[in-house]
Amino acid sequence: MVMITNSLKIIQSSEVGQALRHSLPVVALESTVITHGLPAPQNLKLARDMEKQVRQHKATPATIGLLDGELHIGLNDPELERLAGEKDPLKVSRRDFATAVLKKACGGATVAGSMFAAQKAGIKVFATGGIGGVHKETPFDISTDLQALADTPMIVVCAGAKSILDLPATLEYLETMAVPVIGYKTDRFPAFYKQDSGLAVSLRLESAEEIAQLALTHWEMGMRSAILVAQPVPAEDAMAAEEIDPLIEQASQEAREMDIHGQALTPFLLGRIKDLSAGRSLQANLSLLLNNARLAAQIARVWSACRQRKSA
Ligand code: PSU
Ligand code: MN
Repeated sequence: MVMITNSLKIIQSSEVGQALRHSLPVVALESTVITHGLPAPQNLKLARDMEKQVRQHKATPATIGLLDGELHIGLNDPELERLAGEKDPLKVSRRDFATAVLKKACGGATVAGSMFAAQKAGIKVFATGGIGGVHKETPFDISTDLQALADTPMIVVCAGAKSILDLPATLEYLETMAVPVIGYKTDRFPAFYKQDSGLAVSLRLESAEEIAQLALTHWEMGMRSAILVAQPVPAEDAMAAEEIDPLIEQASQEAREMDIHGQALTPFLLGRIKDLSAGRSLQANLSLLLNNARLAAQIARVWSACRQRKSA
């Protein structure tokens, strides 16, 4: 008989544990952006800066990642540094947790992986850069992020989805899966580097209060899907369609020629677009990540105030 002894070990930082016990605001942060999304040394700096943004807006950051096959909810600074410097980290989405346990691997948690962990910890607000989605011309490359949004009751703050993806198909999928797509102060779904994809969101809201209220209403009636909040990259760092679209096209063409697919595709495209844009896309990427951390902290504060009122 085979004994199963390798269950997933979850290590919650004492800071995050304490905040959750007291229903204080907590924002979950992903770490694939650190391990696969950004080059060094910007990756570690960004990880620290996102945590700083969350703290400045009076919430506790919980960066989620894997070290030696253990799931950390809230990485401390030496742990962040270690993850950012890992030579060959895993990209951990839902299917990869057992692999990480078995291999005692270090890895960055994707949006889907981080939502899985945050849900286990009871964290309701999560910030990322851009969600994964349906890839262009490869109809079966659909990010697990979309499935996670379909079945995880959580508020997810993003800058839309990267225009490396098939955005109309991505929005159709979210509609099918009952995920409200909220434009924060906008009617249009943003496209990561660009402020506007040309596609409509399902609802425009103007404040963190309205967003928390909508989430509460959605979940109180028994819905289990996420609330996707999309806010555009700040205007000063946004890229114009004429600037970014040809680079996306070129990077996608190269990926096809080099037969890059599966988990490697998104990191390849992001890296190529950074090089082709001489770093302009990196600046947009960093800016939108910090902006999303800020909004998520504001929403987490409203959420925690609601929780405390409810239990009072
Ligand atoms: N946003 C970024 N950089 C990234 C990602 C998002 O600014 O690297 C990552 C997220 O972790 C997301 C993942 O979950 O890309 C999607 O990968 P895939 O398409 O293979 O599911
Ligand atoms: Mn994929």
